[in-house]
Amino acid sequence: MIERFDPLKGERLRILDEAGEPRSDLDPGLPDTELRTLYERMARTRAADAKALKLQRQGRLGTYPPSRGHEACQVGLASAMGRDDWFFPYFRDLGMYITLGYPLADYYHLWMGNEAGLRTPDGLNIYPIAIPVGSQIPQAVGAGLAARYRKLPIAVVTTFGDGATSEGDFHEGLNFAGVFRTPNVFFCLNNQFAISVPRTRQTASATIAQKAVAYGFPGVQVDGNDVLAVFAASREALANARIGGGPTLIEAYTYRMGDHTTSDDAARYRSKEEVQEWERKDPLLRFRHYLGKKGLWDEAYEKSVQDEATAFVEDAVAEAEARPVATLEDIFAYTYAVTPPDLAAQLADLKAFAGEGRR
Ligand SMILES: Cc1ncc(C[n+]2csc(CCOP(=O)(O)OP(=O)(O)O)c2C)c(N)n1
Ligand SMILES: [Mg+2]
Repeated sequence: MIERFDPLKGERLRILDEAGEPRSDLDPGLPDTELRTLYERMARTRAADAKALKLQRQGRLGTYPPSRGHEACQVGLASAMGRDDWFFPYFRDLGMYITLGYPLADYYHLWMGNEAGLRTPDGLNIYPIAIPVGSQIPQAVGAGLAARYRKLPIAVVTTFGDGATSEGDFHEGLNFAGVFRTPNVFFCLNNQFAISVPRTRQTASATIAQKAVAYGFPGVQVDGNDVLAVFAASREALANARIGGGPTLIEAYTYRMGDHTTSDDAARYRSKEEVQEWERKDPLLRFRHYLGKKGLWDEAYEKSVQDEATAFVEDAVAEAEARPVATLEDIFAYTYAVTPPDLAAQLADLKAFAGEGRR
């Protein structure tokens, strides 16, 4: 299916239009229960994201990068992954974590400032979150190469934004992946902005997907607000990677509905009209229309989904807040076996500063 959409011709894979009407020749044919699961995962993600923003405003959680608008990308991709595949995340991936089964309490704990929340439980193949933009890409390629050497039939997924495609790590990673045909799926969430830098200032390429052509492997642009399109493209790219078919670049064309982080004010650099236009393309709304046409959605179902999502989120908040908060020592504890004198001095300064009640 991927090769039917040529990014150099401006073609974009879309299965559901904004009214939720499917293109029947491309519909991945998921059973009803799985369709509802996709919706429930997106609803959970939206509820968990909204809660994180409230917690931040109440001083109960630190700086947070909101995921609203990205639900179809995150849930569509993660739902197509297998238990043995690996995932190298970036910092705006809430729905990936929820879908892959990472405890939400851990995810909140991390953004509450305790790195213990970043310790992936046994059985989940998730690398720690990369905050330096693009640094996860060569790491994912390295893991892909290791899988090839070990003849493991797995795929290695990495996510990143449009901004990451200007980093050297992106070019080096994709070049290496093309040459060594590593089993990678490179998933770019093109949400039109890197903080305040618009996509048009990020690259002169007409699409991000077409960059794959230069590295010698397939690239496809998908409608990132269409969970079925994301799922179908991801499933195909993952299956291809697992059988030795090499890497794929997927560009999910979407929009960051919220601010870059809770420290940002996006109203400073984009218009209300633009945001409103994207509200109409809301990935949850579109999928709800689709489910409704299939007789899989009504008000009673919606209420049960929202109630379940609220309970899921509130349980996670209670669990995260019952855990110990990070100490000042924690900031220095995990890099060196023996703390060097300059860091010891910084810790002493910090303690004195905190002791003065000026935190
Ligand atoms: C190497 C590096 N440079 C700069 C930053 C500061 N920074 C954090 S997020 C960001 C923009 C990222 O934009 P994009 O890749 O499009 O992802 P998005 O935030 O839109 O999801 C920047 C410049 C950083 N974290 N790492
Ligand atoms: Mg971006």
